[in-house]
Amino acid sequence: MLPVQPDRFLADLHALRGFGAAGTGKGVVRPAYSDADIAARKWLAGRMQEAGLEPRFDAAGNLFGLAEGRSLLIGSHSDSQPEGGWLDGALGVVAGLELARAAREAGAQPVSVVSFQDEEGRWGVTTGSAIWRGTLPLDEADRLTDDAGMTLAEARAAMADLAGDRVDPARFSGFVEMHIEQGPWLDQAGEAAGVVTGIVGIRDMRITLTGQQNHAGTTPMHLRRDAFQGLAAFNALLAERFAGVVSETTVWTIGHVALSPGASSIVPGRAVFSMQWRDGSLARLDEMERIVRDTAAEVAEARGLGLEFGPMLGLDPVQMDAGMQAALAAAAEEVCPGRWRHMPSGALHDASNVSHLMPVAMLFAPSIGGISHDFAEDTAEDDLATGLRVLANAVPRMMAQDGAA
Ligand code: HGY
Ligand code: MN
Ligand code: MN
Repeated sequence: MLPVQPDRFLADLHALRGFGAAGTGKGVVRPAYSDADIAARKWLAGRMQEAGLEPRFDAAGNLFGLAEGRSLLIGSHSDSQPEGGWLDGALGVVAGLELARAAREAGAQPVSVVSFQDEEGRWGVTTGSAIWRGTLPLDEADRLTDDAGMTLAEARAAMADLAGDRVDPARFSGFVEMHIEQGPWLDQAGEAAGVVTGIVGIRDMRITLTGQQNHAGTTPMHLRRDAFQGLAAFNALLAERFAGVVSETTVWTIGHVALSPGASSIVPGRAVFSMQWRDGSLARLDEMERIVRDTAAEVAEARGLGLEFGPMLGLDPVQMDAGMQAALAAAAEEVCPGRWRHMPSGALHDASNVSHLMPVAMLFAPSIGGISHDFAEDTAEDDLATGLRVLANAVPRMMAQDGAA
């Protein structure tokens, strides 16, 4: 077991929370490339240097803390949702930092650290790790816009002076991401750890319905081409069409809507909205895409609305590496016997992308009340420390697997 120091780890987690602290509970506002995100990344780079690692930013804004030679990579992301919790992503990055320090202090095989950029998808879906993986070319990513219309290229300019070369994935033996569960199961069962078996797939696109902007007092209902009414009809019809196709674990969300021009006395001329769906089956994700496109086309046609689909973003479902899962399971059984489980992840993680570059595993800590993507997100500090100890126990097992491979 690597000699981790839970106090040092918790102190760093709280220090990271200071960047973008929301003033409401422990929440943070640290979206990718905001001033708070950039300041947090520079602070993390300093902590990496103090830990004997070489900090390196790539062009996407991913921050690596590199150990010399072949190493195990541990990390997650340090950007947040527009209203985020203090642990989503930050936990895995700071756990990586503590493991790297402990490995160095113990003279064990080295650990490198990463904080991926824009995991929360201000511009895409796990943007930074998708660029690192190679499936999202940087020039294509640069043209993506956030909900306010800012391109990634414009945002990246703020860190252009720090951008270095791509880090070669071949230097890492594997990737481990510790994360909060963000769901209710561990907390409800009073368990301390989850060994992730796989991560669901996701599809995400922006849809635009265009009608006729007009006066809300003088335009008779039957003559309106109201973009919001089109969106409302689409949403209702979609639920009916999905009913025969989805499983109990399928989810879909319209999480962002922009009505134009957005005034109580104007019939909205345009509705731009996000349409996201997630499932563990690739075939079902594809079938849902067909239903989304057909339903939107049908509604647009019936109501005389224009229809545009944005780029289709997404990640396919992936499985975690069996050997690394076994190392985490053996460690959990030693550290918190009978208080852990195997479980799938319904949230997306950078580990999805990284699984195409090297073996990956994920460890979950419980989320109090199953709340996340909210300022109220939290985890008992005892549970955070237990998760850290599970990792400290598992990492030498993973290193031994690499040597044996
Ligand atoms: O949305 C997600 O699943 C992740 O938190 N980015
Ligand atoms: Mn996350
Ligand atoms: Mn998140």
